[in-house]
Amino acid sequence: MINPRFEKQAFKKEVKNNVKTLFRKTIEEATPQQLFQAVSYAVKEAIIDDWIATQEQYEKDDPKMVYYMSMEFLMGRALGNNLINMTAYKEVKEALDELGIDLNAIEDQEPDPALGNGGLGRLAACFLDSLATLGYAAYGCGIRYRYGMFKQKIEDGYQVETPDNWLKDGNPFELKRPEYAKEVRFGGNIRVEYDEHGKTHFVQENYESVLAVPYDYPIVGYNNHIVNTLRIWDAEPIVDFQLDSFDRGDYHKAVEQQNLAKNIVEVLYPNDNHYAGKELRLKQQYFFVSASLQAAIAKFKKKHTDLHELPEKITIQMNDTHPTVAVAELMRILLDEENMEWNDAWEITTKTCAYTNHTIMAEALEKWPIDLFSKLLPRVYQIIQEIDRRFVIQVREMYPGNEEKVAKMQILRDGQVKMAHLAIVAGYSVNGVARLHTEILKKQELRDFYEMMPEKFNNKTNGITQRRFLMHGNPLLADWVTEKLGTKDWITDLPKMSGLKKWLDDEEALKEFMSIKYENKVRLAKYIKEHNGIEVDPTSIFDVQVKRLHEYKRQLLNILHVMYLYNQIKEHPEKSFYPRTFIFGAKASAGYIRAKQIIKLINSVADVVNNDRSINGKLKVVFIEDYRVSNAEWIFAAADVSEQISTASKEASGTGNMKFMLNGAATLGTMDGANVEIVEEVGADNAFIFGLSSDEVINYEQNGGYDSRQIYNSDPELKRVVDQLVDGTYAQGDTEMYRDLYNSLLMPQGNNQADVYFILKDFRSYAEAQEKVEAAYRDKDRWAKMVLLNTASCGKFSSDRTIQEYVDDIWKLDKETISEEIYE
Ligand code: T68
Repeated sequence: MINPRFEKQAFKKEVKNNVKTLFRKTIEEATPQQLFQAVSYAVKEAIIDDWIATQEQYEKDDPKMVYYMSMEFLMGRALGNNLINMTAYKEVKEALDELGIDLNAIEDQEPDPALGNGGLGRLAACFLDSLATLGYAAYGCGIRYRYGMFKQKIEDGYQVETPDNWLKDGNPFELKRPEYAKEVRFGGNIRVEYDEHGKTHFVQENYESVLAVPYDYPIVGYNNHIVNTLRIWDAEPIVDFQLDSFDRGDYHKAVEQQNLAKNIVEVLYPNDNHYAGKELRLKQQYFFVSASLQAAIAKFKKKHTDLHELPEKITIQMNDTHPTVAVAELMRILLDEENMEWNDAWEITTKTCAYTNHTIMAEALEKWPIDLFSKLLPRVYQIIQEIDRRFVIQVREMYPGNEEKVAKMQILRDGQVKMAHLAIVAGYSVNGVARLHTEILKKQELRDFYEMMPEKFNNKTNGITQRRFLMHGNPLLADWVTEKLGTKDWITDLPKMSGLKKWLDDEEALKEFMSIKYENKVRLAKYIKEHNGIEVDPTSIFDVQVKRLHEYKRQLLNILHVMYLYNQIKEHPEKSFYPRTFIFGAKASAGYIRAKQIIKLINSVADVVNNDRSINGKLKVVFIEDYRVSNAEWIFAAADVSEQISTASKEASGTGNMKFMLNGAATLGTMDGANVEIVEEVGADNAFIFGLSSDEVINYEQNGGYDSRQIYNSDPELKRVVDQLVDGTYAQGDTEMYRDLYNSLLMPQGNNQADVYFILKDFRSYAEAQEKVEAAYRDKDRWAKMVLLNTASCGKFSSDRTIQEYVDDIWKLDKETISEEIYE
């Protein structure tokens, strides 16, 4: 029989017993953290049965599997989400209530596993949820960073980073699997050997190595008993640090391997959309890719003898170029360890690996210096040389005499290994993450590759999981949706949300919808009061921009506009102005100085505006400290306005935009990334669109930029705002504090090189769109309809839809169900 879901009495007993055996305490004596652990172990107990059953079912059916390789998985907290997906949230809440334990408080004890930066890592997490929910066999493959994304503190308005020691109390959901450990080798040299048949063998010697040890996390599908695995790798020294190695004269080596192991998985690089070229980062990449591939091949060989069948049983999706060394490592395993011929190995590799591109930002492209790369990965480098040599022959065949093509497309060029080129040449699929983004890839960034191999290119517009971002984050709205639709189908079939359109003209329903929004605003206001000490009015418009801090995302445009509004209110106190709360949340990469200045500016503006009694609280600015998945869930639920204001063409997709829409916020945005498709779904009248189009931006860029001085000189109100960056208004008289931001908008390094993100260019259009927001909000009925229509139109943006498209067009996986016999 399929395992019964949580039975209340048994669950309570289990929790009590866990508190006793883990901590030698009673429920009353246990700390909240200890209760979290005790409850989590009880939940894990239930998950494990399904986990075992799922793996047995896969063993039996031998379905094709996807290995989703990613440097980042931004999972967010597991406890609440696992309960939701096991459809046990309400029962467990009641059971705990009876024990005098508040589930919400317990959930709050769980550290956010923050093994990712932003959109790319969170997308990977949503994909794992959808894969399990749709019944596809999948492994997430990544790194078990000792320290995830740093914790952000705001001190005197500045961002201060502190380490995220997320494992300090242990992690109840993880399972160490030392029996699957793999050795990963770095450096040394390659010796060529010939065997008795005259066959060449390449032997790596004088290398350093580490032991990759996997930790498995259960990924619980929604209400289907399927539990997939996220496998993240820890590093341990191969030679244990023993005194006898001193005797053997290996002391030094033992120390080095100890250090290598410790360093590799120590910390997540906190950059998004930026390539820094650090050797340790390349070590991280090869480390988890090599271990994951070794494990995948070993698993395959348990059931199959012929490696030519590999592409029928596994597929490898590379989440951006970060794991692209996978194509060369797979070649190495097939050639050197499995003794295959080049052509066979290449055929298998190019049918197995696929690549997703997440950005067109030039500074994000990975290009490793050849000397660094070849020293660290000598054999892998040789293989890339051969891949490149053969690829160049192909290009020359197709474009005879066109050496410019070769120069633009080569993998090894200008002393660099171009990882995107490698991924495209070796991958059988190349996809962008929103329609506009894919078109830009085909027409601009990757045009040469698209012309040479158009069949590889396809689009997969991103999506998000409604299980976490509606059911868990916004239970009031989730219950309301279920009641209004008369079914829970939307939980696994988001297009069903369109059924809510029936209620668009129902006054009572609109009132209910808006009062849920109000409740969620009250919840967030309380959080802000507790965490920021700022009082905000839940009847004001909650205008929210939460995402990584990056110049292209234009938080600066937003805050300049707040400064403009503040001037307006001060100058025209008689004019009516609908109260607004501007809410920001963002982490800046630790070394990204300008991004950090923008955070300081936002906090300075907040200080001035929030403390100015003369404006009667009409304007409030809040910077929410340590924006992360757990507080994001509450923020999306409480938003009225979703700021998606990137310079057109720069945001590949965006996924926050979808989470806001799902929760009934209106988009204020540019025609960029997935905003284009959001507007298409909800209708242009139900979003606030402004600014240059991507074609216009690209056009300016190709013609050397635009003259921001001209705008500055012709718009006195805007000029005043920009001047306030350097007249001390927001810096207690200091005129230099924001000089660099001022310069970035106005001072050309060459001609027209200022304001490369078109902030001044788009300012008026943005301000007008903001006026329309205010007018729309004043009309309560219109607003309610508009935001309900947003929720009702979000069906396309479920990651379930995205994953089904990956399965149909790229991965070709078999759908699995768990049969009852498996439990017998
Ligand atoms: C994001 N990229 C895109 N990168 O910016 C966003 N980069 O538009 C898109 O919706 C999302 O990916 C999902 O497709 C990132 O988040 C990174 O975080 C990153 C990390 C390391 C290096 C480069």
